[in-house]
Amino acid sequence: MSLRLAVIGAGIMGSDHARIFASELPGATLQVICDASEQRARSLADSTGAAHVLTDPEAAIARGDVDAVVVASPDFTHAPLSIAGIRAGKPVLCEKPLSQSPQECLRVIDREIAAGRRFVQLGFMRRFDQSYAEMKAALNGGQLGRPLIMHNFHRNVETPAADFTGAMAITNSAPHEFDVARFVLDTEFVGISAFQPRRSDAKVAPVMMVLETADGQLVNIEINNNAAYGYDVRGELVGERGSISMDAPIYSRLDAALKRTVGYEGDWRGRYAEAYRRQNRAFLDFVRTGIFPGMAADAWDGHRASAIAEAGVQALSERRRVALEPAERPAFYRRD
Ligand code: ISE
Repeated sequence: MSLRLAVIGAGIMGSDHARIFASELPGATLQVICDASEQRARSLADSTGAAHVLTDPEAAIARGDVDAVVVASPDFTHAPLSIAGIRAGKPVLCEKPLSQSPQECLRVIDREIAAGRRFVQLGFMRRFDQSYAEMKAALNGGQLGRPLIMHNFHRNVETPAADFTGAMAITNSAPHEFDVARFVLDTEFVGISAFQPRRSDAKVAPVMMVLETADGQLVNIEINNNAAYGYDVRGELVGERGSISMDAPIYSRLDAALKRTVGYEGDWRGRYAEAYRRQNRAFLDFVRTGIFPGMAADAWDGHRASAIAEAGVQALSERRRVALEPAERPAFYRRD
């Protein structure tokens, strides 16, 4: 039977998820598109063949003809709507962040533990990207030796909003690296420092962070939301015996007029198209089987990303290293 989905939020990410479920993944039906703007919901429903249009997300979640929910509405709605999904007994694919408040993440966690099972799969899709999978495999396969440093560059063409700030680079963009570094290294962070260079213009300057892990490794992260040249995410994991670097897939090289050029994606949707497909396919399997996907991020991972981001904003504003409270994954969220 096809799984009937409600997609909440018809903006950039809601539209991309709706398109993926409607045209790229078998076994799912778009039952509802919900957005505060009925016109925007209708437009997405028409382009993806969704059955119904609503403007009330709680009503969408409660419908008897909805089996699972995709939350891609504004960030501040993610935790309350995830809780509504848990209350309704419906699995939720929640776009990152779960919440920018670690305390609000704990409220989602409390609800899941009270319900006795995980409902929330969090949209840290980098875990499903082939380059990080190969990085983790090289580490676990012993080719690198003991991991020492992970370098991360995360560059956008330009900031997504006019009021974007250095702090938002940490709370909006950097959580991808906070999560994927924890995933690859299988560790937690114990300290974070953050710095910014000075640009020649009024645009938001890059944020440079150095994080320390509980296992004595260093993770550096450059978030540059105004890189201008293209959407470019890179990484390198350096071990005592080897190193593995990742880069964007290059589909073609143009050799002409004494030049060789390759293209960049304009944003994350193209660069991580396959990772989103794999993540969303894993969600459908989760809905079908009730078995939480081993690679996916859960509400606890959402809490960690939020706590690290909060410490990073403090480190940037106070220009000092901020220690992170030790964090033990609760037994309820332990992976085998
Ligand atoms: C955006 O919100 C995302 O989640 C993208 O994956 C990330 O690359 C981008 O920097 C963020 O602004």
